[in-house]
Amino acid sequence: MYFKTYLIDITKLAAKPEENEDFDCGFELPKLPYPFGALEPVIDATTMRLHHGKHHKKYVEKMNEVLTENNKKKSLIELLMDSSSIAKKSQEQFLNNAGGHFNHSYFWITMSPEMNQKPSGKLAEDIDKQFGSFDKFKKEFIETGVKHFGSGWVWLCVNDGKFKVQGFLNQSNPYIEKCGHPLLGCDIWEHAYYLKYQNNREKYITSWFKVINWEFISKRYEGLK
Ligand code: MN3
Repeated sequence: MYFKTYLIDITKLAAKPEENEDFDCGFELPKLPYPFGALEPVIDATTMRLHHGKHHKKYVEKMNEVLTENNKKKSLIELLMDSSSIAKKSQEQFLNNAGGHFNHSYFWITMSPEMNQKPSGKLAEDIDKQFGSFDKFKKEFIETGVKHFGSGWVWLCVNDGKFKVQGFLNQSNPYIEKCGHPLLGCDIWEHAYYLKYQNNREKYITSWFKVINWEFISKRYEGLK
């Protein structure tokens, strides 16, 4: 229901993942799929407002600074996986900022004001199979985030039916590193949590589990099969 205000059509997400068309968030700042305060008390409205309106906006601006109209004939994901069509001197700026744009676009849509969701269907079954239980997966995800040194993201990705939980530096992600399809990513830059959780990253990630949009991720996972 919240997806409908978002520029991405959820029904298209699973279209052709092998052609990298599964999550094309384009080259513009997307609207948040809910109001700034909708994830309170887990994420405060001020953090959401700054995070979306300042940080994410800046990534979009810096990404577009180095993209030509010709570059934009490819999808964002194609460019993340192969940036060789972009001027060499601009590739680092592109990857840092386009990574930021993808990661945040995906982050917004994988959170929901409908709290305390759990994975369902095939995703729930496969998490149980591969991690032992949802709680074991959650523990591994949180530990990976707590141990990660510096700014970055923790991602759950899937590659050939195998899950992997991994920390990524700065704005890198599973497309840039070519390690599978992203399913769930948690922003562990301090700007994502410092106002409310200060230095307590563990408390932030643990609370953040309450707002994960498992309905969306479970549907996306089914579509990737
Ligand atoms: Mn961020």
